[in-house]
This record gives sequence, structure tokens and C-alpha cells, in this order.
Amino acid sequence: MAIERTLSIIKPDATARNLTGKINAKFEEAGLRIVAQKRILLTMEQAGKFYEVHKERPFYDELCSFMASGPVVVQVLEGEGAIARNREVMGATNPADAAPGTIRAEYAQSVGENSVHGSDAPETAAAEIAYFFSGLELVG
Ligand code: FUP
Repeated sequence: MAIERTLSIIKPDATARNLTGKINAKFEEAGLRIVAQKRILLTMEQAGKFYEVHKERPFYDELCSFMASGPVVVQVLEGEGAIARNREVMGATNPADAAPGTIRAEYAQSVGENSVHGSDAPETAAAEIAYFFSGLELVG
């Protein structure tokens, strides 16, 4: 399995509850390295562009409002098969379905306020990393 990079976001419900360190520990325990990280406040427009793929979905407006409601921590995780590995560590979108020990099982509040985002494929990972980070910010 190749070394990959994936885009992770610690969402506003988690930053509000001071869970950044606990979530980062889950990544590191799973062998993922946090090779870039910053805490930012998204505008509605920036959140909307990030989630453009969901534009026609009924939850789109609520999702964008939530993502702009407080600080998020955007980060690049690196490791063997990092895209799939991160999604294992995150757990299912709905915390009710998330496996025990996953971030969403332990910390998510609902399907909307579910604490973390992770890229779902190599193409989306590359696009999402480039959305938030410049090459100069990725030192490995
Ligand atoms: P995931 O890849 O697990 O983050 O899930 P999706 O790409 O399917 O959904 C992206 C985000 O949309 C979720 F994190 C939360 C939100 N969402 C809802 O609010 N309601 C839904 O029914 C599905 C997703």
C-alpha cells in the first residue's frame, strides 16, 4: 500500500468541545501523521464551495451553516493508505452506525454534527488538500 495524503477537517462541534487533541491522538495512534494543520473560520461561501458536490441535497444549507458556525481545524494526514485508513478511524457518517472506538462513535453528536470530515478518494483528496493548503505549507 502506497503512502498517501488525505484532507481532514475537525468540525465546529468538536472544536467547541475542545476535542482537537483527543481527535489528533486517534489519528496518530492509527499511524497517520499530521503533516499540515491550521485552525480557521470558514465563510458560508467557502463552506459552500467545499461541499459543492452536495449542492442539490436537502441538508446542504444546514451543512454549510454548521461548517461556518465556528472554527474548524483543517489538516493533511499522511500514511500508508491514508485515505481509507482515515475513514476507518472516523467511522460511519451517522454516529449511530459508527463502529466502537471510532472518532464518530465516541464524539459525534448527530449525522450533521459528526466531528470530522475525511476525503473519500485520491482525486478528492488532492483537490481538497489544494483547496486549503499551498505547496509551501506541505513539508512532510
Ligand atoms: P462523509 O463522507 O462520511 O463525511 O459523508 P457524506 O460525504 O455522505 O456527507 C458529508 C456531510 O454531509 C456529512 F459529514 C454530514 C452531512 N450530512 C447530513 O447532514 N445529512 C445526511 O443525511 C448526510 C450527510
